[in-house]
This record gives sequence, C-alpha cells and structure tokens, in this order.
Amino acid sequence: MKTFDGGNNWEPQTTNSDNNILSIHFFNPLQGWAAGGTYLTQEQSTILRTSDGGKNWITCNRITSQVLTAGSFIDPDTGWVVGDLASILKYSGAPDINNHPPGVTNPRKFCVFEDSLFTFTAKAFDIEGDPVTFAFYDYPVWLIPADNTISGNPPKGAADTSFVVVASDGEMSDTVTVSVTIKTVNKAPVITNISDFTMLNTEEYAIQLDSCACDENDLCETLCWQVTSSDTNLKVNLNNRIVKFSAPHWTGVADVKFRVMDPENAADSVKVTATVVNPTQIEKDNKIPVTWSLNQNYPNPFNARTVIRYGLPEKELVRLSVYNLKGELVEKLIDKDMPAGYHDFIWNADRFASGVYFYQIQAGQFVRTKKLLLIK
Ligand SMILES: [Ca+2]
Ligand SMILES: [Ca+2]
Repeated sequence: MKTFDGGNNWEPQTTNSDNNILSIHFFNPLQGWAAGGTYLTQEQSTILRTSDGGKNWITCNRITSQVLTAGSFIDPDTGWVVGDLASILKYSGAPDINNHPPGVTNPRKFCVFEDSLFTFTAKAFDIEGDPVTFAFYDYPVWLIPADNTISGNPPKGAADTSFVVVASDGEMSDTVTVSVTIKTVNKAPVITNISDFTMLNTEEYAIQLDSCACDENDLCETLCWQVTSSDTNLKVNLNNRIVKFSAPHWTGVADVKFRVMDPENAADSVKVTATVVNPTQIEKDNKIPVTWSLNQNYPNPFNARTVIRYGLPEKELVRLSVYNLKGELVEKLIDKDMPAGYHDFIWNADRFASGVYFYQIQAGQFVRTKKLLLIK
C-alpha cells in the first residue's frame, strides 16, 4: 500500500509476483526494493525493485532459493538481504546496462491567462522505445491529473505555480519541474452612473467621480479621469476625482465628455448634456397653464438647492411638502393660497442629509408626488 498524505489514505500497489512480500525498503520517493518469497511450491526468493514510486515493479535475478525476510539497501544498486537458514546475502542489483531513462520532451515554462483552460499533455522520448508512464506531483488544487495529462482553469487571482512530472519506463525515470506563470486579464473601467444634468448658474455643480465608474481589477484611486465641456462658458474644475462645473451669468446647453482610463490605458467614455439655467428667469414666466402640473425638480440630483416648478390653472390653496423614504415629513415648503400660473419654489436642503426624498403637492383635488435625490 502507498500513502501520499502522511498516512491518511493508502492506495494498493500491485506487482506481477505471486510471492509473499516480507520486507520493503525505499530510499527516496521513487526508488525502492521489496523482498520476500514463498514456501508453497518450493523454497524460493523474490526481489523486486521500482523506480517510479511503486507503480511498476521489476523482478530481479533470483540469488537464493531461501525465502527472504528482510532487506536493507544503500542505493538503487546495492543492498543486503537476510532470510531462512541464516542466509545473509549481498545483492548487487544487476541493472540492465543497456537501458536508458526516458526524457520528458515538453517545455518547462508556460504562461496562461487566468480563467482560461490550461492543459499539459506529458510526452517523453525513450531511446529503447520502452513504454513510458507518467505521474504528477506537487500540483496546485486547480490542476487535475488524468493519465498523461494535467489540466484546469487557474482561478481569478491565482498565484504563479509549478508541478512535477515523472516519466518512467518501469525501471528508470526522468523527473522535471514545470512552471506556470498566471497572467491577469485587464478589464476596462465602465462608466455606470453619469447622465444628463441640469444646474443653476448661481452655484457650482459637483460630481464625485469614484461612484461613477467601476473597474473589476483596478481601484477607483488608480483611475484617471478627463472631463471636457464643449462650451467655454461652462467651466470644468477637476481635482482629486471630484469635478465641479460652474457657469456664472450664463444659460445654455453644453456637451460634457467624461473619459476614464485605468493604469493599462483601457478606457471608457460617455457624453452627456448639461443644461444651465437661471432661476430668476424662470420665475418671470407668467403664462397661465391649462392643467395642473408638478414638474421634476432641477437640477436633480442636486447639492443644497433645487427648483420645484408647479402649474395652477386657477387660484388654489397649495400645500407642498418634502418627505423622507419612511414617509416622515421632512419640511413643509408651502401652505397658502397661490395665484394661477407657473410657480418655482427653490428648496434649500442645506441642513438635510444626502439621500432620496419625495416632494408632494396638494392643490384642491390635484395630488402628485415625485422623487428627488440630494447628494452632498
Ligand atoms: Ca528505457
Ligand atoms: Ca482595469
């Protein structure tokens, strides 16, 4: 029986001898001797030797008819055996001087991408044309040996590794170490969270870029951003992965291009529309609407201040309130009679935490609720 794991598991080994094995001696993991004999037919000895860790055994020339009960060997060729009738014999194993070990012919170095299949099929040359068997040792858990191949997918983040191949012709063997270098696959960053925005020209509009892109194998801190505006009136100030837009005294629409690049120059980019508005101009719009309305606030998301527009076809008692996600009242903005027309309420959310809020209007029978997002 043979163990590979310190004795927890044992595997049966076979020889082509019918005789009893009474003594075994290994002097390295591959090369060993077994001695024994049988009384059944006639007294006779057996000496076996292996050079592949016990997978294959060769019967050596018989040197005595006595059954051998113990043996001691000092190298692959020299040993002593003792047996019945006080025999002590020195054995000089007469190796087949015409045999030569097989030689593994595979390359010794491989490079493989993580998450792609690696297969190694062992090959060897034996000058006598002996049949060669292979065994694998010291391989990582992701490699599975089967006959003369070993294969598997290196998992993400796997370390460089190696394994041992032993090629044996049954008597002599070749042992080589094969190294495997694992290459990581770079993934480009992906912009996930940047869309068209509207901003007031009276204040800066800021975007924290770390939350706007993800990269499977690079940290946010290592990503490099570029932000450009198609109109010089919309100024861009990018510092420490926070971009701030400002456009004092200007109203209009500009294209803004965001580009993000990882340390290996893999990049993603997106172009969005920035609308810059002047809140005081909006208040002067004095058309009378034909229906009740509650517009989406702008800018949204917003930092500190945002404009909520609603329309009344006639004079009405208006209640405008902001609620949090739990439905609790955060602030009552309006609770009074308002004349017909469009109205803009500028909500200053300075003292509230970042997050999702709901604003609701009640004007007579008209009730509407919309969501807004405060990001500080
Ligand atoms: Ca050979
Ligand atoms: Ca990357």
